[in-house]
Amino acid sequence: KRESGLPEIAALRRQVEALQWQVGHLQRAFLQYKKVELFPSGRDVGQKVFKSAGFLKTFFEARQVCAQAGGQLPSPRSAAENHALQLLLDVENKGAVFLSMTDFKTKGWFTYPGGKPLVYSNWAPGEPNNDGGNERCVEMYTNGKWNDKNCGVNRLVICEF
Ligand code: GMH
Ligand code: CA
Repeated sequence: KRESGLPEIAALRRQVEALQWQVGHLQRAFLQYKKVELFPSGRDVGQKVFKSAGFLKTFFEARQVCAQAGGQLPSPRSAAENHALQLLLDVENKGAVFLSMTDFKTKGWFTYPGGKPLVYSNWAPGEPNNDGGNERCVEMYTNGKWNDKNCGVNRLVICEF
Protein backbone atom coordinates (compact mmCIF):
# COMPACT_ATOMS: atom_id res chain seq x y z
CA LYS A 1 0.00 0.00 0.00
CA ARG A 2 0.92 3.67 -0.38
CA GLU A 3 3.51 4.95 2.16
CA SER A 4 4.48 8.57 2.73
CA GLY A 5 8.13 9.45 2.29
CA LEU A 6 8.24 10.94 5.79
CA PRO A 7 8.87 8.38 8.57
CA GLU A 8 6.84 10.50 11.03
CA ILE A 9 3.77 10.21 8.77
CA ALA A 10 4.24 6.44 8.41
CA ALA A 11 4.41 6.11 12.21
CA LEU A 12 1.23 8.21 12.62
CA ARG A 13 -0.52 6.06 10.03
CA ARG A 14 0.33 2.91 12.02
CA GLN A 15 -0.92 4.53 15.24
CA VAL A 16 -4.24 5.53 13.65
CA GLU A 17 -4.72 1.99 12.29
CA ALA A 18 -4.01 0.54 15.75
CA LEU A 19 -6.53 2.95 17.32
CA GLN A 20 -9.18 2.07 14.73
CA TRP A 21 -8.77 -1.61 15.58
CA GLN A 22 -8.98 -0.89 19.32
CA VAL A 23 -12.16 1.23 18.94
CA GLY A 24 -13.78 -1.51 16.84
CA HIS A 25 -12.83 -4.09 19.48
CA LEU A 26 -14.31 -1.89 22.27
CA GLN A 27 -17.56 -1.38 20.31
CA ARG A 28 -18.03 -5.14 19.80
CA ALA A 29 -17.12 -5.92 23.41
CA PHE A 30 -19.48 -3.18 24.71
CA LEU A 31 -22.45 -4.42 22.65
CA GLN A 32 -21.88 -7.94 23.98
CA TYR A 33 -21.60 -6.65 27.57
CA LYS A 34 -24.82 -4.62 27.14
CA LYS A 35 -26.77 -7.70 25.99
CA VAL A 36 -25.47 -9.74 28.92
CA GLU A 37 -26.23 -6.95 31.43
CA LEU A 38 -29.79 -6.29 30.18
CA PHE A 39 -30.74 -9.98 30.22
CA PRO A 40 -33.27 -10.74 31.66
CA SER A 41 -34.28 -7.82 33.91
CA GLY A 42 -33.16 -4.67 32.08
CA ARG A 43 -34.42 -2.50 29.23
CA ASP A 44 -32.61 0.29 27.42
CA VAL A 45 -34.40 3.14 25.70
CA GLY A 46 -32.33 5.91 24.12
CA GLN A 47 -29.58 6.89 26.59
CA LYS A 48 -31.56 5.45 29.53
CA VAL A 49 -31.48 2.00 31.16
CA PHE A 50 -34.18 0.57 33.47
CA LYS A 51 -33.08 -2.32 35.70
CA SER A 52 -35.26 -4.34 38.08
CA ALA A 53 -33.97 -5.17 41.56
CA GLY A 54 -36.43 -8.09 41.68
CA PHE A 55 -37.71 -7.25 45.20
CA LEU A 56 -40.42 -5.01 46.70
CA LYS A 57 -39.83 -1.96 48.96
CA THR A 58 -41.58 1.20 50.15
CA PHE A 59 -40.96 4.40 48.17
CA PHE A 60 -38.34 5.69 50.65
CA GLU A 61 -36.44 2.38 50.79
CA ALA A 62 -36.60 2.02 46.99
CA ARG A 63 -35.31 5.59 46.50
CA GLN A 64 -32.36 4.79 48.78
CA VAL A 65 -31.64 1.51 46.96
CA CYS A 66 -31.45 3.29 43.60
CA ALA A 67 -29.37 6.22 44.93
CA GLN A 68 -26.92 3.77 46.55
CA ALA A 69 -26.52 2.07 43.14
CA GLY A 70 -25.76 5.42 41.48
CA GLY A 71 -29.17 5.70 39.81
CA GLN A 72 -32.60 6.98 40.71
CA LEU A 73 -36.22 5.82 40.64
CA PRO A 74 -37.73 5.62 37.13
CA SER A 75 -38.74 8.95 35.58
CA PRO A 76 -40.35 8.14 32.21
CA ARG A 77 -40.21 11.38 30.21
CA SER A 78 -41.82 10.14 26.97
CA ALA A 79 -44.20 7.49 25.63
CA ALA A 80 -41.16 5.48 24.46
CA GLU A 81 -39.59 5.48 27.95
CA ASN A 82 -42.96 4.70 29.55
CA HIS A 83 -43.41 1.76 27.15
CA ALA A 84 -39.91 0.37 27.84
CA LEU A 85 -40.61 0.46 31.59
CA GLN A 86 -44.00 -1.20 31.10
CA LEU A 87 -42.40 -4.05 29.10
CA LEU A 88 -40.01 -4.63 32.01
CA LEU A 89 -42.93 -4.64 34.50
CA ASP A 90 -44.67 -7.21 32.29
CA VAL A 91 -41.78 -9.71 32.26
CA GLU A 92 -41.01 -9.21 35.96
CA ASN A 93 -44.60 -10.17 36.86
CA LYS A 94 -44.36 -8.61 40.35
CA GLY A 95 -46.99 -5.91 40.06
CA ALA A 96 -46.66 -2.14 40.04
CA VAL A 97 -43.51 -0.01 40.50
CA PHE A 98 -42.86 3.34 42.20
CA LEU A 99 -41.78 6.21 39.92
CA SER A 100 -39.50 9.04 41.15
CA MET A 101 -42.09 11.79 41.12
CA THR A 102 -43.84 13.14 44.24
CA ASP A 103 -46.00 16.08 45.32
CA PHE A 104 -44.28 16.46 48.72
CA LYS A 105 -43.69 20.19 48.22
CA THR A 106 -47.10 21.21 46.83
CA LYS A 107 -50.04 18.81 47.20
CA GLY A 108 -51.47 17.91 43.80
CA TRP A 109 -48.40 19.27 41.94
CA PHE A 110 -46.17 16.32 41.00
CA THR A 111 -42.50 17.03 40.16
CA TYR A 112 -39.26 15.17 39.44
CA PRO A 113 -36.76 14.76 42.33
CA GLY A 114 -35.11 18.10 41.44
CA GLY A 115 -38.47 19.90 41.70
CA LYS A 116 -39.06 20.44 37.97
CA PRO A 117 -42.60 19.95 36.59
CA LEU A 118 -43.55 16.87 34.54
CA VAL A 119 -42.78 16.95 30.80
CA TYR A 120 -44.84 13.77 30.25
CA SER A 121 -47.58 11.95 32.15
CA ASN A 122 -49.77 8.88 31.66
CA TRP A 123 -52.32 9.06 34.48
CA ALA A 124 -55.01 6.38 34.67
CA PRO A 125 -58.56 7.78 34.27
CA GLY A 126 -59.55 9.77 37.39
CA GLU A 127 -55.93 10.00 38.68
CA PRO A 128 -54.31 11.58 40.57
CA ASN A 129 -57.17 11.43 43.10
CA ASN A 130 -55.25 11.67 46.42
CA ASP A 131 -57.36 8.77 47.73
CA GLY A 132 -57.66 8.89 51.51
CA GLY A 133 -55.88 12.27 51.46
CA ASN A 134 -52.39 10.78 51.66
CA GLU A 135 -51.14 9.84 48.17
CA ARG A 136 -47.90 11.77 47.59
CA CYS A 137 -46.11 9.10 45.44
CA VAL A 138 -46.76 7.66 41.96
CA GLU A 139 -46.95 4.02 40.92
CA MET A 140 -47.03 2.63 37.38
CA TYR A 141 -49.52 -0.19 36.89
CA THR A 142 -48.54 -3.18 34.72
CA ASN A 143 -50.66 -1.62 31.94
CA GLY A 144 -48.34 1.41 31.93
CA LYS A 145 -50.87 3.82 33.47
CA TRP A 146 -49.97 5.97 36.50
CA ASN A 147 -51.73 6.25 39.87
CA ASP A 148 -50.91 8.46 42.82
CA LYS A 149 -50.36 6.14 45.78
CA ASN A 150 -49.45 6.08 49.46
CA CYS A 151 -45.62 6.04 49.66
CA GLY A 152 -45.61 3.46 52.45
CA VAL A 153 -46.84 0.44 50.50
CA ASN A 154 -44.39 -2.09 49.02
CA ARG A 155 -43.81 -2.02 45.29
CA LEU A 156 -41.33 -3.63 42.87
CA VAL A 157 -38.03 -1.71 42.81
CA ILE A 158 -36.78 -0.64 39.39
CA CYS A 159 -33.98 1.91 39.02
CA GLU A 160 -33.06 4.11 36.09
CA PHE A 161 -29.45 4.73 35.10
C1 GMH B 1 -60.19 4.86 44.84
C2 GMH B 1 -61.03 4.76 43.57
C3 GMH B 1 -60.43 3.76 42.60
C4 GMH B 1 -58.94 4.11 42.36
C5 GMH B 1 -58.21 4.19 43.68
C6 GMH B 1 -56.74 4.60 43.50
C7 GMH B 1 -55.98 4.53 44.80
O1 GMH B 1 -60.25 3.67 45.55
O2 GMH B 1 -61.12 6.02 42.99
O3 GMH B 1 -61.13 3.80 41.37
O4 GMH B 1 -58.36 3.11 41.53
O5 GMH B 1 -58.83 5.14 44.50
O6 GMH B 1 -56.69 5.91 42.97
O7 GMH B 1 -54.72 5.12 44.67
CA1 CA C 1 -54.75 7.33 43.41
